[in-house]
Amino acid sequence: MSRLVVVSNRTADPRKTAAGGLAVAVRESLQRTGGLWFGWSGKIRGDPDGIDGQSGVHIQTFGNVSLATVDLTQQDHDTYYLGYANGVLWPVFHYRLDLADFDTRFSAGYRRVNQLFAHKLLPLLKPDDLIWVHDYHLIPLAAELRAMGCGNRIGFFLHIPMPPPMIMAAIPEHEWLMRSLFAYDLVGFQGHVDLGHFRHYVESEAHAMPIGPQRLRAFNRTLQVDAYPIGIDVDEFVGLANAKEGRDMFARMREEYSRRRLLVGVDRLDYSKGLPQRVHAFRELLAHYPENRDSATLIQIASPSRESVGAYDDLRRQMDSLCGAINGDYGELDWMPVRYIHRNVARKRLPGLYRASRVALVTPLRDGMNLVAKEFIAAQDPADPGMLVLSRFAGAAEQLKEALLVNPYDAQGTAHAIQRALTMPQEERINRHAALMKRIRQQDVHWWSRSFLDALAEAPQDERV
Ligand code: ADQ
Repeated sequence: MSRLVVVSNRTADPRKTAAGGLAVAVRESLQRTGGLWFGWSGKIRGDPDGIDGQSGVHIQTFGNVSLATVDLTQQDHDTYYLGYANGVLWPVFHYRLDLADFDTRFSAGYRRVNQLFAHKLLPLLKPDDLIWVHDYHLIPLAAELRAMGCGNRIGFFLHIPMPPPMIMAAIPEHEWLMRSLFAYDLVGFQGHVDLGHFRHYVESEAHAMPIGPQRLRAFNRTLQVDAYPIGIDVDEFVGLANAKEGRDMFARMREEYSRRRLLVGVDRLDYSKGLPQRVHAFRELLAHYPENRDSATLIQIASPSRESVGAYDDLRRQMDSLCGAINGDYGELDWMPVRYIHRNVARKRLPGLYRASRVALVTPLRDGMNLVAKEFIAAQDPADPGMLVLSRFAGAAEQLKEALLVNPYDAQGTAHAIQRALTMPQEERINRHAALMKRIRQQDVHWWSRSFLDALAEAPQDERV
């Protein structure tokens, strides 16, 4: 069995379930193969290390899993992480060209850090390691490793959306980025929409030839591509909902909001998540369906995120003002329509909150997948489940057809769907929830990592020179 090497911008202690996200997704495969997880330590160091050799690589061991991390200089952090990854790729891949800052220093820093990662990772590799690279921070990593002679199987998974070709083409280095993907053996996307955009890009910009349903030839290389929608650990989440803390939280919320209809939103404070549009839609609900006044309460948790990127600061101010206005305009002495919490909430408290809510609002303007949608479904009581109002622009909408799908830009349409969710008969809720639960169980996080890694292990490899 090949050892698994996971590479991502950040790593996490693979034993901790509290971390959620990628740690849960790759833990099992790392433990099964005695794997290695490589990434940035999260620390900034004063002096640059030499790019070659093992200086500056911190190795920690947790059972049979090793974590190897490197520090970044302030300049590398500002250009690679803040500048290119989060100031160019994140906005453009979420269709927000207006927020992108195409500064050439950023792309240079991005290349430099990908080269640094390749130089520091290469000496740690064994010949038959299976390498799995995650997300937009590290698109050119395989190309850098190949340039140094690495012949291992390398797969890449894009957690965020793939934009249509005309949007992608706005990035000055778009051709280099897309060519870099052809250094991998397998590239996975969240959904078929993303896969379609990638195919259109390489067909229109690089005259790619399809070779079979999942293989493309371009830039003199052959690449396997497919959609692998990421899931959650359903049993872990159901377990959290039934654990003491989950039950206590549920009981407290039910008591506190016994006379109210509770709605919930849980997100990172990010412009892709459609938070201002959600507050507008909720305002429309109060305006057009007055029976919700003095009753419907939206708890919106928006955890702080990337606060040193300018666009995030603007969003924070916008949310403060919109939530203040709706509470000022509609609030009563004993009822506030919106409880807006700009803080992290512990993962083990979320299931109880989800279960006590009649409706979840998961309404991003664009999202790779959105795991909150799946976590909300997993936390429900199957005999009396809450309803999910889901943006058609979340990757999860490709799978979760029994949710109420909305266009988050359409405040009135969204308000109408929220009203429908709040008033949906119990039998319809039960039927929809059962279908959704079946789907998230079939394609859970274990299915996701197994399918990707099986396909990577079997992907035909190009001859490497
Ligand atoms: P994110 O944009 O971070 O991830 P998402 O999938 O919604 O988005 O959340 C990831 C995890 O963070 C979930 O487990 C969720 O519970 C947790 N989380 C989010 N907000 C939280 C909050 N305020 N408090 C506590 N926990 C919170 C990126 C892509 C997504 C894709 C994932 C996984 O942007 O589209 O689904 O990667 O591939």
